Amino acid sequence: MIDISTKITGIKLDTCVFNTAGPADVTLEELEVIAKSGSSAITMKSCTLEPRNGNPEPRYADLEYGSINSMGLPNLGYKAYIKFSKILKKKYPKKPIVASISGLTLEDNVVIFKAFNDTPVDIIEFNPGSPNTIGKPIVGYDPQDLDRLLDAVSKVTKKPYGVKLPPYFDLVHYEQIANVIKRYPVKFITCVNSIGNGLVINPYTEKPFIKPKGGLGGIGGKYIKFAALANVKVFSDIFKGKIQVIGVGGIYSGIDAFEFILAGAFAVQIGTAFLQKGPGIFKKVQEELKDFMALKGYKKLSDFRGKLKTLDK
Ligand code: RRO
Repeated sequence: MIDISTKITGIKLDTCVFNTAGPADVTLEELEVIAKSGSSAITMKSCTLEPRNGNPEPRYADLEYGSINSMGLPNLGYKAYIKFSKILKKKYPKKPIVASISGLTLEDNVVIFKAFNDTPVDIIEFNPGSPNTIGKPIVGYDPQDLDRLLDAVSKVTKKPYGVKLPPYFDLVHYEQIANVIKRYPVKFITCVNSIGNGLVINPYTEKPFIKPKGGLGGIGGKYIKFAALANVKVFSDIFKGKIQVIGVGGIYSGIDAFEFILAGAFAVQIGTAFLQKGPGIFKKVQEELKDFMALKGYKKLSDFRGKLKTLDK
């Protein structure tokens, strides 16, 4: 038997593969699709204090190797997700629920974190800086801002929580962010959010693919896999398992998942591929991961997790 179960913040997941916050997880109907799928947890859309319609459409496009989005945090407001968590826990008691919090201000985040204390949500993923909230910076690129937010939410939360981070491209930035995160009881980080502010152009119409921000949006899917893998690897090396790393970015196959775990990930999330391939993607990735592990002679994730080899002799 090949075991691909894992634990995140001490909570058991039957497999290490589940959905990422964002795609197709806004409404209760969408969340029930995830609950009934092979996804090993139910991650809900990042929520704000008040409901939001999000940015003007078109705001998402499928691309040959991934996606671009500038959704602008459309969500039903945190109270709806508290209600949904209660319904989902009753109907699907075996599936851990992940709430994603993305308040627009420090005060909003404090209110939302407090409110989730008294809910059946198992894990909280703090998403402090979407790339697409017009007029707002990506918080993960500002260590001082991140520090301020983690300080505030750490004081009020009673749930185990982690932070979803944007991708970093310079080794100095990894150190700066890790030094902030280490100061707080952050149990995991999720690497990576979409690569912010990309531009996809249709050369025939001479227009961008999406409307908000003159066409700028977060890039996901296969385009970002190598950036995501690097982020998982570097942070895993820094945190050495004391803070777990969850990988996301361009996972379409079991071998993709295998690579993320080899780089150090304790679990992987699926975003763009879920939108493009539907809820069957979770079982497909899980089965392919097991097949590849069997081929390699691995029986459990810890047999190879974080054990990327070097080219040194
Ligand atoms: O809703 C969005 O536009 C969005 C969010 Br909150 C995020 O974290 N990442 C992303 O690519 N889009």
